[in-house]
Amino acid sequence: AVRDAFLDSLAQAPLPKDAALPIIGGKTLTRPTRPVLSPVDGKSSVGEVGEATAEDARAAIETCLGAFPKWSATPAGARALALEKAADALEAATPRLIALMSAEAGKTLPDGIAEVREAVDFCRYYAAEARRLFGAATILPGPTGEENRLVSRGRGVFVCISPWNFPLAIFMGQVTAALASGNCVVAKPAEQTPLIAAEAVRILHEAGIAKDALAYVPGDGTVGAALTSDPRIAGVAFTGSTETAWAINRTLAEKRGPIVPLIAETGGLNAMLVDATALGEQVADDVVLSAFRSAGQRCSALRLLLVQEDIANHMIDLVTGAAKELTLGDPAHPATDVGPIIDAEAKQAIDDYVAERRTEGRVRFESEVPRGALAGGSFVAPTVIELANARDLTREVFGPVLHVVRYKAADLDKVLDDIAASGYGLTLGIHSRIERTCKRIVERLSVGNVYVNRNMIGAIVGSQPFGGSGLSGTGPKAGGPHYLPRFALEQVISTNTAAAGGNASLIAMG
Ligand code: UN1
Repeated sequence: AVRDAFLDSLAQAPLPKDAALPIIGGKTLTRPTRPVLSPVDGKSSVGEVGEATAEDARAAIETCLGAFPKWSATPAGARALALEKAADALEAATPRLIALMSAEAGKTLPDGIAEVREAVDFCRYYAAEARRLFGAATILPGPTGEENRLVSRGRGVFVCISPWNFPLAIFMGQVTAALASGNCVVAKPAEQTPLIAAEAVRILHEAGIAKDALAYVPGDGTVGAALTSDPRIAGVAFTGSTETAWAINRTLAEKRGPIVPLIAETGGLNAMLVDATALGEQVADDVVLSAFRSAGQRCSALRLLLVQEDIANHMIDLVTGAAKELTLGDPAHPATDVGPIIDAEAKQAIDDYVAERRTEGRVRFESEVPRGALAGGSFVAPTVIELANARDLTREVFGPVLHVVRYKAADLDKVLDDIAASGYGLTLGIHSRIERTCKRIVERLSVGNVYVNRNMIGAIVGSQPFGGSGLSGTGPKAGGPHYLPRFALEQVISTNTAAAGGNASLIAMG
């Protein structure tokens, strides 16, 4: 009964009536609008968006700069409280948010539920972190007669550029981290998912985030470039492709202005190693989930399965057997396991890639895409491709495409070298019951998140801080204890407290 009531509330949830328009200083601008088309059928409109101009982006920075002294002086506890209220509001709006993400981003119901949960977790976690880090100064040890205090506060105006694959959770995560640390924020959501981001901004403003401290500027790369090229910004939080992170780095450097942090979380060529001691059925479950859930549109997703050759045939059979059972289709339907790819262009790129591997005779398994009413949707069928060598996989294919490579136990070191050679370092899976094998693998690879004898997606805020190194990003890990400090300005105040000219003169000066 609870499940039916929940499904009813989803089915009845209204899509946004008002267009998502730029919001600067609490004022909504009027801009020409376009429909946001659903990836589910490629033609129905989810709502309207009116994109910001480059001029709007600069105006947003200007307004946020004006708001910064007041927002930065707001006690950390008050900022935290607003985030906690936003968490409650997100929870209360769960059915509406899930329905919107299912239409706008093609999210299945389990993914929609997990996404709202993660957004709520980010709000509460960063609220708690803000209280811990910004509540009071830290007294550092030092010689007698001197006091050393470490204080942290906002840096200024942070630019947050978020991806379409976690259009609520990562949008909220970046924005709340920056706000909690005392920064004002200009937020640019992904072009494909402006509507859910507009909901998030409305929730944050209503929860007590100062209207002029958070601006919303939907748009494409020109808006992003206007923001990152502005010499007045204090930092950038970005999640998306490695390519775009390079471009942002270049833009930040070319200004020859203040050197500001870029907190980037990018792609991965994530591997899972399975040795002959692994439990086959468990591996199959974890592989299918890690490679095909969310249609493989997670930076954490499994791309390259390395199986010890003695068990390879059996493992490939188990994995393809389980993949065959996945239901592709309308993400709003409760029985659907795999929804569409974000848009037709992304689908085409994956289809072209698979077509090339097909001509090479490497495709081992492909399931079917939906027909009928969903024939126009951007679906890609879960696919398994066998490669001779791990180095044959040279780029991230952001969809439900799994590569398998067989390896000999004696060649493990070479295989680890091959994985490291990709230059990415995000997630890694290991299925083995030999502890020293696990240790050897973990020590050899500089990946950010390692998952042993389990699936490798769905990092939990606070328990599994998430992020990588190398081509996968800068760190620090989102949802972890070192994240907020990167958004903050640290000051160390060293004061002479010895009798003469110490404390007394400070007090007299008020
Ligand atoms: C991303 O896909 O951009 O662990 C990162 C996970 C998610 C990945 C988010 N936190 O699956």
